[in-house]
Amino acid sequence: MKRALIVAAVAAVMMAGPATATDYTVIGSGSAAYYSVNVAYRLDADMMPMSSIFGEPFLSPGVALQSGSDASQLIDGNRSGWYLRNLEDAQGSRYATTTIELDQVYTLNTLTVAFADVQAQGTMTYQLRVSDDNENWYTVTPSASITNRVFHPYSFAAMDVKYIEYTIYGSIGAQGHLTTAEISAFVAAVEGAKGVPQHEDGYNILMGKTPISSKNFADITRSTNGNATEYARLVGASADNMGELVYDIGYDAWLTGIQVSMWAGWDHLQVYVTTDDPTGSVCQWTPIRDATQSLALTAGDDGKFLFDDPTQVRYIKIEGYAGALNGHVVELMAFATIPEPATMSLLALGGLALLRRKR
Ligand SMILES: [Ca+2]
Ligand SMILES: [Ca+2]
Repeated sequence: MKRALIVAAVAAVMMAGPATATDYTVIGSGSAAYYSVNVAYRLDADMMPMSSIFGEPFLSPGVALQSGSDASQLIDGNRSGWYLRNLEDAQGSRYATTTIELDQVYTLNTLTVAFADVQAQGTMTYQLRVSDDNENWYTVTPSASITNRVFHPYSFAAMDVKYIEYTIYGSIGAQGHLTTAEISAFVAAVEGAKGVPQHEDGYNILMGKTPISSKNFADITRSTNGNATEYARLVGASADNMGELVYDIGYDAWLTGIQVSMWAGWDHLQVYVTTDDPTGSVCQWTPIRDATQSLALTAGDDGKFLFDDPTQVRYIKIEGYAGALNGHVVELMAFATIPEPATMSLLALGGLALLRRKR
């Protein structure tokens, strides 16, 4: 009887669990407020993206895709992106369009677009539309001018969205080319919103965090600002005097992995994690791979590092150096695990987190 009551109570807690409550920071206020989590870049337990490109992108005749580029790079958390050539012609008739399919319906009120490279003789513009069923569309922005390396945020009345259509136009020129680095989507902080992000749901939990300490780095807040074109810069670091950034997640999180989005190459880079207070007398940092191997990432590399098992982490440290003008951290991301349903119910009982180790 007592056992049945406990089971019922646990079930009730799970049923009534926080449908909309979340610890994520709210950005903005009123109807424009949103949670600081990019839900277009959500990773499963193998760190594979859960959103995808819906169907084949359309390129009008004359428009060319840069070798090695792909529309999926619009939603990979990385500075590299969808790189299109010859977007312009005298008639302004050329365009390219693609559609992102989110992993589920979310109540969104904000989209952001980051451009990595723009070269146009004429004018280039783009359009964003959203839909929850791929049939009825709402135009978020009908025609917005593009400037180089600019981050475009768009807010709109909160609505349910599963599809985001992105179209680029060019006019009057000869060889306009454009790289769209990343399109991000944010859930409205309003009552009853669908898909309100939770810490254990496979999202980047570092967005918006400022490093708690740094050495030989400039523009440190850009390393976790959610903008795939802005970066923290190494300044004056060397093999004997490495650059360092330390972040505090704010609680002990179970992570699937870490992604370091790069711009410009590194001679050496290592990432460490710990649950110990780094300001305390005893702090044991664990490298996320063999410490004798450096992470010699080059520009645009994903630098995705998957833990063998979900790992409890509170603090993350980047350490490294690079040649002149190199070694930029575009975005450091830490992805929480997505627990299996059976494990979730065990977690609800509390104190059984260790059972999350390899099944
Ligand atoms: Ca990208
Ligand atoms: Ca950034």
